[in-house]
Amino acid sequence: MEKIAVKEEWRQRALITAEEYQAWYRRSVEDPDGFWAEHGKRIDWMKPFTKVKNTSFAPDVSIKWFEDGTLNVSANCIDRHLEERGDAVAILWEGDNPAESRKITYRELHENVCRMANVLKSRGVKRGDRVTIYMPMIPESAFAMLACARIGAIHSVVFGGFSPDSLANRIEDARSSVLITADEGLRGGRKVPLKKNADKAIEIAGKAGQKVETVLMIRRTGGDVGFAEGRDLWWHEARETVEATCAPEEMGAEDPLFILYTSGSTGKPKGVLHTSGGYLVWASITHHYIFDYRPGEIYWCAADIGWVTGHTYILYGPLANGATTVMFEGIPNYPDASRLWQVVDKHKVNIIYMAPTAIRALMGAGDSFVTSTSRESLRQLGTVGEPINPEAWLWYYRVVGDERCPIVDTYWQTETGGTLITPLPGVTDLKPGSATLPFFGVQPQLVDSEGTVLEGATSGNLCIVDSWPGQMRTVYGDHERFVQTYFSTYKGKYFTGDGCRRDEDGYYWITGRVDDVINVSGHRMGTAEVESALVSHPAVAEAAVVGYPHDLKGQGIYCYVTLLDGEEPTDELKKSLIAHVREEIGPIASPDKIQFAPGLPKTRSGKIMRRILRKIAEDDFGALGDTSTLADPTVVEDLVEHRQNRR
Ligand code: 6R9
Repeated sequence: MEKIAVKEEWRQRALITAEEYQAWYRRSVEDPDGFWAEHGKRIDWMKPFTKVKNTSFAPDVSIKWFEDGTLNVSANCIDRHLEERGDAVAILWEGDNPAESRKITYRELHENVCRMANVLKSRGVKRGDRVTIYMPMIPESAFAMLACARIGAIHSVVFGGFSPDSLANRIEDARSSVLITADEGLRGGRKVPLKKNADKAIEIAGKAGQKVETVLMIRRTGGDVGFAEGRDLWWHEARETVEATCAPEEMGAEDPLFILYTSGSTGKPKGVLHTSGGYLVWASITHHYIFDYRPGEIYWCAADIGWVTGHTYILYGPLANGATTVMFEGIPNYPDASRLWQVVDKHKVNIIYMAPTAIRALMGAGDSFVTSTSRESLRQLGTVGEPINPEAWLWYYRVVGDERCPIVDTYWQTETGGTLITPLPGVTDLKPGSATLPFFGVQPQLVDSEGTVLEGATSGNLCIVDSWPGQMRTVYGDHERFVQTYFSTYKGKYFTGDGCRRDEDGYYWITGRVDDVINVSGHRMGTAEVESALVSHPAVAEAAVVGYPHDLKGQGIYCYVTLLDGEEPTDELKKSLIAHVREEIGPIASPDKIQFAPGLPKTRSGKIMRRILRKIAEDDFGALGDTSTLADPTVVEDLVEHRQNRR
């Protein structure tokens, strides 16, 4: 694979040299206390920390950073910039409709966040309370998150594409009695019925014993939505009834900042818990060095605020660094496939950060949508969310970036808070498809399935051997699940769930999940979640779900479904199953393929052998491996035959 060496122009503007990267990295792992004592000071502390790292991965799992320091995250993202940059734009909002945009300065952000904090307080919200946020991509989402941070409440943002059931589950799990939402969202010219979904979710949660007492509603479309007297209130009315300032609450470094639910290989989504001090240091330092952000630049992370990428790299990292962060309500192909590049030209965007799935889709639409725009303001490109195939990488580099802009392929997870493995612009030579080298303080290790450490150029399961400040602290309400999920497969190590190759230059190439998580367009789905949605359909006896390679989405959702006796395997039923899964989880979980299967391959102990199902879904019939341990090996022949006949 070709290597793209650092260009002289990139090197000249880089924040550090390649030698400094090596030296800093070495110090960060040999003397983490010294390294992070220094870099921990990049954020403002109310009371400075005296302790730096206090972490253990075994026998007990306990992670604390800067534990005796106090701070307020919203003050770091807003107040500390007011004097120097009060009139600079903090949030540059671009609407779904190209005619709509808004600019919110740091001073305006301050007032809005204070007012929203005061509205929450007036409803009795206090430190430690969980506030659920179910919002479209509008600046008020940022106000809501920062308002929680200001008063020490813990936000739990639920992606606006999730169904009422999924929202209800998250409200219940977080025991949240406050919800912030909007009347409707707007995406690609279509309305998303947020308040209607929220009303349904509140009803479901209520039946399960979790009462929602306050719903703060933002008016986005002006659509006609229900209003529950005593429970609901409109933001545009409530904001006029409260003070325009609100003193930031003094929080401990280890006080929770937010919960974000993410899919795992088993059971219901987990509430990943991040705390205040270490998370903010990590968000800020990674944003600074990875995007080489300089004051005055326009930075755009085209993710949704409902995912961790939106939390860390639309909101907390950039705002902690005093950046201008673009927030985009729309989608890449509306009104047409030129939209992103038109927005780049309109706002003179310098840095863009997006998902490989969008890059592949735009590549498929043809170069003219790109080349019809100037993009001369761009100087840096980034990707995140899934492995990027070299072809898409090169297209992004050549066609979008005109070979002028380095690409940072940033590998990380909801659990890691921010990027772990990434090139640094002007520092790291690039290889299309590789996330390259670890960020400061990150110690990757590859192990085989027995846990034996693999050295040199090799492939294995990716673990991280020691803590970094942005690491999640626990699963909300279930520390044992945290320990089991991440630290029990390989004792004493954090296991990412990803497979990875390391080449002769020590570069890391993430190959994708090795557990039962599917990465669909950069969104994580647990196979177990889709299976449980399928079996809740009245015609289904059993279901097994696997990922398979999909040209645009990276991975698609492939479902093997066994029907109850007497049910007919028709196309109508397939449609009904797809609709059912969308209803249960949300459109992002839409099955791509359904194969009716008379039986599923199981071991004698009854375990479904997904390895085999994966191979069949991939059309890789020659590599089915050993099927002798199956209870009924003929099941496999049948599945292969059905697959080949494409029935
Ligand atoms: C930030 C985010 C995490 C999973 C992760 C991995 C995949 C993310 C990647 C990547 C290859 C990259 N992933 N970035 N794979 N190269 N640059 O996406 O968090 O939604 O929790 O997903 O995404 O498989 O384990 P999350």
